[in-house]
Amino acid sequence: MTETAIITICGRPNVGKSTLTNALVGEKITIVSSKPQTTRNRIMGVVTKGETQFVLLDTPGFIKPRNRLGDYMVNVVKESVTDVDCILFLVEPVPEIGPGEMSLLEKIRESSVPAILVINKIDTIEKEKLLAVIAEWTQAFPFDAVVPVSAKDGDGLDILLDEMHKYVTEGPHLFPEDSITDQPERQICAELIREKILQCIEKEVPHGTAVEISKFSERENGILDIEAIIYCEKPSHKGILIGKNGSMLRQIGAEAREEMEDLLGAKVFLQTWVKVKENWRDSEIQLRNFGYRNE
Ligand SMILES: Nc1nc2c(ncn2[C@@H]2O[C@H](COP(=O)(O)OP(=O)(O)O)[C@@H](O)[C@H]2O)c(=O)[nH]1
Ligand SMILES: [Mg+2]
Repeated sequence: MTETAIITICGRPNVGKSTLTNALVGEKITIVSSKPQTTRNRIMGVVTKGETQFVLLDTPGFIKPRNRLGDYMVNVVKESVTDVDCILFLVEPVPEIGPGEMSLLEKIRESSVPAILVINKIDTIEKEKLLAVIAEWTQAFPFDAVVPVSAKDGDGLDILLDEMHKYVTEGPHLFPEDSITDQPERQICAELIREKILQCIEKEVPHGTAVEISKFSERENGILDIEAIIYCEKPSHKGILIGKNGSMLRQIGAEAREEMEDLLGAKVFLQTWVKVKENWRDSEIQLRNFGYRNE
């Protein structure tokens, strides 16, 4: 008999939700950066081990929205903590609970979904410090289990999978055995470009960019032609994205192309353009256009 669990991974920005999702799936399906608000959508990761299938929901960090894109992201989180079998509540390995985390825990309390406290980044602290972290969090909320991990090093993931297994229910798998995500390939390609922008460019520019794949086609010899348009909010941002003599855009393109080739197992010919679309983060129409819509 097959069994399935749908599990939300939530927590404040930058705690490593996407890194953990990728580590559990075993492939890079969701982008990672050291900047907050990297993940904008709910992204499904699928882990199938024999009869058991876990469907993981990687979510945006819980934030105070400053524009309609932010409203959308907060909504994604709210919707993802109800109607699931279990929640992984990811935290930094420090004994401090922020206001965003408090209100997210309140939401979880209301939904009465079981929650596992996952203390990530244990590679960055001494073991003795862990007890204080556990004490602080378990006082604040009745977690069903506590699992310290390092998503980066893969530490503790087997224990985490064992804990997650307690929440499976009998029933058909939601995805075929060999699926790893609900994201179409061209969507992951757009996200990879956004990831490189987040990694290459400082400050505000990356948060105001959106990427659209305008062409995705295969030649007879197997080479993939991919064209992407990078939208940004100001002409000055366009200049930064393109860089001196196009050097920044070339670097972003080269790094993204390399990862696309890994992902797709084919040679990729990538062309990129930069366009300005002012205030798209506050335009309902533009948000829908870029796929940030509530179902
Ligand atoms: N040292 C360390 N860094 C980590 C770990 N997990 C994630 N990170 C880093 O934390 C930053 C944010 O990761 P990301 O997965 O994008 O966080 P998210 O915003 O919660 O999805 C990135 O720079 C990651 O490389 C970990 O276990 N140990
Ligand atoms: Mg993320």
